[in-house]
Amino acid sequence: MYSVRMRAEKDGLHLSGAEGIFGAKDVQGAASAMVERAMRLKTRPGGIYLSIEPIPLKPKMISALPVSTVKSASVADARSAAEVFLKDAGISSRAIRAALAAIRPPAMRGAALLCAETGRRLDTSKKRGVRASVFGITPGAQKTLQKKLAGCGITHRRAFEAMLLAAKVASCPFILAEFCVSDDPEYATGYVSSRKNGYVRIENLKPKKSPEGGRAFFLEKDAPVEAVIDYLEREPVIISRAGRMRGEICPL
Ligand code: WAQ
Ligand code: MG
Repeated sequence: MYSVRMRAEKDGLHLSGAEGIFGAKDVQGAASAMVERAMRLKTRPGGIYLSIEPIPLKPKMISALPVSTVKSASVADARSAAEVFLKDAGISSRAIRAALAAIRPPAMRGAALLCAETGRRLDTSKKRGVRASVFGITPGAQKTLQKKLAGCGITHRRAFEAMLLAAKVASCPFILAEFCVSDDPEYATGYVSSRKNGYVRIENLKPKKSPEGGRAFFLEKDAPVEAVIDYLEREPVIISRAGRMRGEICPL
């Protein structure tokens, strides 16, 4: 098995990325699709960096999270909904405030690791943040998940890819929850995910056209920070089953 990753940039600014884990026979097709995707961006990339690395360990197999959507009409409602699900996953008000501060521009490339109790930033990679990486989905699970999502009207590739990342993050035993807002000014749907409540999409989580965005991973108290970072950045994880579709939910 190989981890195939692509990153496109222009003048040092990140434009787009993609990744997956593939068997030998699918590596070439996957790499070529990623390069094609980079070359089709609205902005012509300066550099496209492709890496193909063998995966040393037997990958861990996990399920995708169940998916639900909160159709909030305003940013204020969306933020309250996010708060409800974060609190339910054991995140303190202080830590929620710290996460909201972490999504202000300029966006980091990775996520802030925050203590779920105190809100203290636990990683020392200030500008970069911690990157969840080396994850993929089996062709069978991908087909099932995409079909189920399409049945709920969720067709954006962004949503599908975020679900894979969120599944890996939620599979880390010391992480209680994740909070995500896209840094794309055109994409205002974000999510709160946790083992407790699955992947909860929240519409209008930021104002239209806003450049803010980011991610926070909340760690339980006294979690082994270095081991968590190592798991997120390096441990191969493959999603081998789609999750349930729970449809629209209303938290308030
Ligand atoms: N690991 C950790 N953090 C990351 C990673 C990564 N691999 N990639 C991006 N981030 C952080 C970084 O701070 C970005 O600014 C922020 O997340 C947002 O990244 O179901 O597209 O790629 O419809 O803009 C949510 C989909 C889409 C909701 C999220 O994030 C839905 C998205 P983006
Ligand atoms: Mg982005």
